[in-house]
Amino acid sequence: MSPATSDPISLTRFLIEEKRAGRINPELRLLIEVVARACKRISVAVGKGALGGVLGDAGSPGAASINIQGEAQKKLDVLSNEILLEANAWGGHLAALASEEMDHSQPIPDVHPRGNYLLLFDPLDGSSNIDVNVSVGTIFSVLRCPEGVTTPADEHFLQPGTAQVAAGYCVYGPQTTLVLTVGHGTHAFTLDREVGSFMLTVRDMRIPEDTREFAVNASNQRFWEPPMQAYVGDLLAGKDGPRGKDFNMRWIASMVADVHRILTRGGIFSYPLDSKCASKGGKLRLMYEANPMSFLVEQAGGAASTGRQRLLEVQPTGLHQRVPVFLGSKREVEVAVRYHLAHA
Ligand code: AHM
Ligand code: MG
Repeated sequence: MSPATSDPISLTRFLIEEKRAGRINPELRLLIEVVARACKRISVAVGKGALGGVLGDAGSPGAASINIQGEAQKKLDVLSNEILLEANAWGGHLAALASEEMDHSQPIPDVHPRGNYLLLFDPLDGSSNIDVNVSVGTIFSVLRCPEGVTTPADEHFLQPGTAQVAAGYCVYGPQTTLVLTVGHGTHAFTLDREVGSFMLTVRDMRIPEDTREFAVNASNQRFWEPPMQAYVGDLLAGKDGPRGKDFNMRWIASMVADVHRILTRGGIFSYPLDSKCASKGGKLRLMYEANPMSFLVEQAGGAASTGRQRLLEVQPTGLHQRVPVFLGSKREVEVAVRYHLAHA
């Protein structure tokens, strides 16, 4: 991991240089700038908290607003979704967008020009953490609109993660940090709040291949499959067990914050299949949570799997499809996969 140079590089300059190097085109550059601008607005709203009247549930008392996932929406979920929709409607870079908070994808309205990209996002992931002032974040994934499709629908989004052309997240924590890949490494940009610009702070993040840290919601332990029980049992056995070393555990319950820690210092993040979520296929969403995070992690030298298959190769069947997730330090993900394949 190389720290930022003494010559400060803004996100705008970084993207211009990526364009000059032939790694992105002007349309994708604009798309990323627009998403970053929306993230700045979300960061302001998150930062105001109670002062901005944005905490708590959306809807009216006794009639909470429920999204397609059957989850109660927070006011900030709804606001963040609106900010991303509004920012991306008119730039001419998108053909359609899809969100965790919307039942179906939306083509760009006819009054605006349509571009060649599809954008998926989770506007505010980890929103159960908002009211308690713990980090939350926006996750996004960019796909190409298939050739010849003039009015994209949900089915046109159903491309495997390997087809992503860009992905990223913005974590709203003590610092607001945008982490981005366009398929040539994973880079972090910290928001300079006084200047209002994202500045490159880590070029080419690298995840250590080995780790002594794992992240899982251990309260689900009794619902896990046998291979997951065996894997975590051996982690907890520490240096006297088969792994021969002690492991530490961290769980923020905010995927963006957990993945940011892993990109910064290594570790394995898992949300496995369990008997509570088995009928749905898992807890986390493939298209706008697992795929973009897996792309970022692989580009930083890590690995991402369902436990049985490389995550980026899963063929999606639905916009809101769920999937088991293991991602982070390469050799540790390989160990977790070995336990699952041994029980296949
Ligand atoms: P959300 O999109 O509804 O916020 O759910 C996703 C979040 C992830 O950020 C986090 O890793 C996970 O759900 C936490 O789940 P749990 O509360 O079961 O620990
Ligand atoms: Mg989410």
